[in-house]
Amino acid sequence: MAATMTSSSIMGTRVAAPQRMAVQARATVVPTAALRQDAVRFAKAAGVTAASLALTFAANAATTVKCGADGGGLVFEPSEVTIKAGDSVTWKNNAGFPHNIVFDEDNIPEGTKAESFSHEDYLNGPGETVSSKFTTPGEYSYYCEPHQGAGMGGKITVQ
Ligand SMILES: [Cu+2]
Repeated sequence: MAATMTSSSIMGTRVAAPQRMAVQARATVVPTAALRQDAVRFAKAAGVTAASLALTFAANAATTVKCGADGGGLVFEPSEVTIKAGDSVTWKNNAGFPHNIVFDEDNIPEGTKAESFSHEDYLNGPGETVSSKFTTPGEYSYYCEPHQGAGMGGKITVQ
């Protein structure tokens, strides 16, 4: 604002051409510097957002388990995942369904309840997802009931 006013008042006094050019140049520099400050501020804000987005994606990628391998194999993929207490695991129906997710009291930390993690209803639709949240550290083993005989099981380590 100040720069524009100074520039106009000097222009109004009919300054020589070289001086006018100098004024114009200065007037250009001032907003540019201001813009650069804005850009830095914006980049900082954007940087934070991008970083948290990246974290979110990484967390999601690490805790999504496919039910059935891409090639049709009767497995959870990955069959073992490690998460932090308070994180969730999402199972995504992928191939060879129906599948389900069954935890047994014997294979989860003491004091936790198998039914709060299990999803016994069969996943029949492609891409169908179910999620469970784990707040107690320890090891949790689970299996798929229809394919238990084929060894379709998985393990979650909660840190
Ligand atoms: Cu299965």
